[in-house]
Amino acid sequence: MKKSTQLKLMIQSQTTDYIMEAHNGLSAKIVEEAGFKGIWASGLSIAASMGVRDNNEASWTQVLDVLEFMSDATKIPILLDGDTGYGNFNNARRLLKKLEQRQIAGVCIEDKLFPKTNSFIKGEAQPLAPIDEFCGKIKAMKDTQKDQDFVVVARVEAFIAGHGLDEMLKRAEAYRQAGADAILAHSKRADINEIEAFVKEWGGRLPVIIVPTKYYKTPKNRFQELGINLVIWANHNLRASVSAMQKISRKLFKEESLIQIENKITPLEEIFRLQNAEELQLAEEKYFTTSSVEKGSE
Ligand code: SPV
Ligand code: MG
Repeated sequence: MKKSTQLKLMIQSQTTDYIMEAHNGLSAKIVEEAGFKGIWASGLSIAASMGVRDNNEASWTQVLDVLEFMSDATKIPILLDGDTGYGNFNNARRLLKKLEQRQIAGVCIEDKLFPKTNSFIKGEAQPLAPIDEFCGKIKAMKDTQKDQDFVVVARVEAFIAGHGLDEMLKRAEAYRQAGADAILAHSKRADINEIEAFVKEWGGRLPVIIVPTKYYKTPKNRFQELGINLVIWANHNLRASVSAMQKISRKLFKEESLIQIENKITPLEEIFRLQNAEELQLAEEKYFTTSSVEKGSE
């Protein structure tokens, strides 16, 4: 089944599904092997792994390059966190065209202004996009897609920017009418109350996606009870790897020896397995003839 179809079915199904953040080919593969049915290509995580801020400091084509590695390394669908679409409707529809060419399954765009800022940094100071402008962007993307199953998610930032339920519903409804396939309702509260209020009023007009980074204490059965279609674990591979790298770097700097290190980190063989090094060895046996080896060693 096409990756886009897999994502579309996952989002439309009544059960609550979960997807996990990845930010390069290796982490994408790790997410797939863990059993997840999809990958969140997080803007924050991709930017952070490049050593830059979540403010569109990395260009959209640099993000596209990362996505290509992620897509090549995996078979499960990738939903790109496409920020604001990197500009106006025209930039957004060109992004979509390039994503389809790389078998990316869907893109989520948020109703803020380019260049965006992460929702958890001074959210209330962030201006929202005019509703009609954002609707035009959604329409342009839906009109551009060649694969009818490619998913366009509209992310509503009204709660993040300090507005109430009315603004949230008004925006979500406008984006639904513009052709969005799902609504990502974002909240920075430490509880799920805002999201719960939204979901109850929304009444399942389109599938709902959430990112419970800040309301992480919510028990998982709440998501199902509320009829949430998709939950995104948005940055947890990045954060886990940062802790691990800080720990090992500090330890090695201090000890100047590998004796206490070697058995505590991933064996090299596991890295080779994740890279599928064995396939190349088999391919060499098949394609790299003895005479070419002899020539190469001369
Ligand atoms: C991301 O993962 O980059 C997101 C989610 O957009 S959040 O950081 O919660 O805004
Ligand atoms: Mg983001």
